[in-house]
Amino acid sequence: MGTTIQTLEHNLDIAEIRRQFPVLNQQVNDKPLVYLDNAATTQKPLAVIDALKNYYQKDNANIHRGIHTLAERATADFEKTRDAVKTFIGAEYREEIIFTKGTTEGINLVAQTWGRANLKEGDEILLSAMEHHSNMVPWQMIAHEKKALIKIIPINDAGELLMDEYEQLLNSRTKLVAVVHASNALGTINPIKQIVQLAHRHGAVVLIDGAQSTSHLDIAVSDWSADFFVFSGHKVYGPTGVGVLYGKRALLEAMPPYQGGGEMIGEVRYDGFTWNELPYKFEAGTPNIADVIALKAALDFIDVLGKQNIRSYENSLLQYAYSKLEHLEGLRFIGTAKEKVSIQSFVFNDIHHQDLGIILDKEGIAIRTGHHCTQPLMGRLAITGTSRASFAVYNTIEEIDRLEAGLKKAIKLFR
Ligand code: C6P
Repeated sequence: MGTTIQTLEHNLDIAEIRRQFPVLNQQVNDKPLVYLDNAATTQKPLAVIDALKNYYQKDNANIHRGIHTLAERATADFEKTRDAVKTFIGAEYREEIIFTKGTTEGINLVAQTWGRANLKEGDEILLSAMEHHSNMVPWQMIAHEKKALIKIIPINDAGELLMDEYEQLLNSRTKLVAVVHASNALGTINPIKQIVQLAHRHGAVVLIDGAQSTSHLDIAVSDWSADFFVFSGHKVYGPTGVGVLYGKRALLEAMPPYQGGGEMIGEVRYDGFTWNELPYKFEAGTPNIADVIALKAALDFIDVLGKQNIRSYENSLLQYAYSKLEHLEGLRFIGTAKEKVSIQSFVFNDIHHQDLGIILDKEGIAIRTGHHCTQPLMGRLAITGTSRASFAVYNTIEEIDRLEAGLKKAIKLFR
């Protein structure tokens, strides 16, 4: 394991990448900022900030309904992002890409449309023990309404899904399997292709929560045969307030609309309406035009660096973090799966994660502490929360050294 950035194996110019993120270049509490809260949201490169600025300075207009030049430019750029997303996640048709506010809205859309239309009393929904509240509560809501049953796919203590138990839970009553691709609290990467294959053998539909995987891993919805896939723009170096729902065309076509309003209609009469074709059927009202347009700049940023390069660099950061933190007395890693994205949670028996977060912030280091919107998972692991460091492509091993030093300082203070 190397001790300087040059000794890590990677093909990326990290100093040059960092220059694209002006926010990183600042002092927090009189220390250079170390931003290790990337699973909560990533920082934004200049290309994304410029795309937002450019839209509002030059192209601002409502889309799909104007015939003037600005409206046409804005519409063209908005629809270019749809094509970019289609390629980025390996979808077959652009009509399968629905713009949402984010992962949470995508899951609620599926629960309230597909779920309401397809679930009935006695049906079973399988969720994993590591789901984010966003992939749990919407299903609890619709299951309650429809008297459907939620069953939980268990995990081992390392935070890996127990695939044998998953297989045993599947049966003819299983209508839906909703599973996270990469866990936000543990970092675990779940075997999506296998999960989908097994579910399909029983005729169940599969929704994949890609909130934590899309910036790190190759996404191939069509190859996986995933039925639904969701992610958020703000976790892939893009803006907040924009996300994507992918759905297989046949499923989306059979689903009723989510919200009523402009854009989602074919024809409206005083006594009713018909709905628009895909994808507009699910995009009622004026969408988040600027952020959708800027999302393309974020996906381009990732494509230029290459997912493979990003993943391998982030993985070496994770390994380096292990090597530094494992020596700290009393530290216990939470989430030690074999396959992981660059997220590491840890706990100390005698130092509360909240206190740790405050001390690190004084050192200019941003991590996340708490239950990470995975309260049932925390219960399963018999903890109330963790401290979580999550790495992005602009992080460095020097920053991990700062984290180690900050943790040592906290340990001294508390013991
Ligand atoms: N996790 C974290 O710090 P939204 O808020 O809709 O963009 O994403 C929700 C969501 C859904 N699934 C997973 C796996 C997630 O990680 C998140 C967001 C953030 O871990 C905020 S709690």
